[in-house]
Amino acid sequence: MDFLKELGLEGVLKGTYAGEWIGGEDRDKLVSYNPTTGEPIGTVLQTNEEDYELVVKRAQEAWKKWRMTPAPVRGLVIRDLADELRKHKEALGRLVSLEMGKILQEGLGEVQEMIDICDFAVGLSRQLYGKTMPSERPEHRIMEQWHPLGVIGIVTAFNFPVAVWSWNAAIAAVCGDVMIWKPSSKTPLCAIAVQNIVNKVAKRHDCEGVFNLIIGKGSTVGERMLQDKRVPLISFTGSVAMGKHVAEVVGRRLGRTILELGGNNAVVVMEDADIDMAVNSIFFGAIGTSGQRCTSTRRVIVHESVKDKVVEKLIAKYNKIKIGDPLDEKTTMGPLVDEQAIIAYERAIEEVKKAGGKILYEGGRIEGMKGHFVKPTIAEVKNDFKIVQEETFAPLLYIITFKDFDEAIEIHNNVPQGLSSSIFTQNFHYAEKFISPAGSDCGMANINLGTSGAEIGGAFGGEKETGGGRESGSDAWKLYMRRLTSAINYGKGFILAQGIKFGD
Ligand code: UN1
Repeated sequence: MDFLKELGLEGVLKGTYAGEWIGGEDRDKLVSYNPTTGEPIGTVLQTNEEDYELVVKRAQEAWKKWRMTPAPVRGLVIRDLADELRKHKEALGRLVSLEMGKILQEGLGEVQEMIDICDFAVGLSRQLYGKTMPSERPEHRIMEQWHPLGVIGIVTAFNFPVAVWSWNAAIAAVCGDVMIWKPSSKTPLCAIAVQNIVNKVAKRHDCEGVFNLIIGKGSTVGERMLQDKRVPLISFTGSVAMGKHVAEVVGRRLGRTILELGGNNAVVVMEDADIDMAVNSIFFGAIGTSGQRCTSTRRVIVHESVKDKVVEKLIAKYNKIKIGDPLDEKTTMGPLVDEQAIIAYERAIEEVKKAGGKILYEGGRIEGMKGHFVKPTIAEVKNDFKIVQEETFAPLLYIITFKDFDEAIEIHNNVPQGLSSSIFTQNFHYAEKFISPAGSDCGMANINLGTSGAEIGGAFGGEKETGGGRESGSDAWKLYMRRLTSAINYGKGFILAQGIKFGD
């Protein structure tokens, strides 16, 4: 496979980057498996405690220079990174498909998302605006500056093995932070490939210590980083359960977190919706990345008068799904990431049945196929089933009916998670109400488009158990910086605020 060579993955056995690749053959090995065949693709080296110490020391060292590098100059590094990613888009997109299992179109889309956020960050590097405000005292002024935080930790999940790093890394880099990336141990090759790409760029700009990598299965080095006071910010993308742990451990030391956790995303289909448009969006939302996006459509909350039509059209689409090798351009749905994911999916289907759900499209494990393949499921359920309240990271789509708009909103918001949401309607009143304070309680609410496939320009994240963090565009950059407020006296007098008289 030529693309593995292009990405520097031949013979792999790398793992820890601390301004240079470190660690030897004596490190614990981690094998990466192809979810399509169950066969190994490569072996990487895990980071041990000593390696971790070196990574932090080197990162701290690099930060001394990086924090004083002008932000627009830092932006030039990210501009080069965008160019380098453009060159390797095809190869990296293929690797994402190979190691994670999403179809090639989505693998390429993920790399495009990296390029987009880099482009965004280049512009941002000249727009890290602070405010100035009038002082109540004569010949004084007040101003704010945004300064880098230091060495930050980026912990990413298997489902977006490269893009989520870039959301954090591109922004953090122009903000003047230095970073340590801990990718999912299910997708270490994607991380090494990205590190190889960013290394080329960093070398050209003499800033090799800015982007670092640690790899650890189980939690030793990851846990160490959470507890490490030298790491003021942890940006974590992953499950609610793990996110709660991250928040607790980092919170105990009053460190900062950006949490992007699970979703239970719903599409509301009103009686006046453009049904074909809604069905196309639901289809991509439910089947894309085999239902393993945090933005995947889990629930369809549909007006009772159009339910049959929506279900019928969805089933017609489900009947045409081509399940198979994600690298084959004809495939619409690749495998789940591993056996554990299939077990969780099967358990969820059982729970749905036990709770009295009605299976409308029968799915489950595909026997006799190598790899972790499943058929998708559609089930008619009640929103308050325990299983429906949970996020099942698989192509399991729930249909829930409602009678009026208020009931739809009530059902919509009645889950613990709050990431992404959408409504299909031609009615101005419904559309605006859905995105009003009395509408969707999520971090993202779309009108006439689906729950997944967000652009990088908006802030990405959600409320409630989704964790409250925001990554990517808009002003999410502020979370990667500290705000410094300065009052400046350019006069000759000693004047206190609030009119206080003190001394003689
Ligand atoms: C994720 O699943 O963690 O909006 C990220 C989307 C993608 C990002 C998903 N742009 O579906």
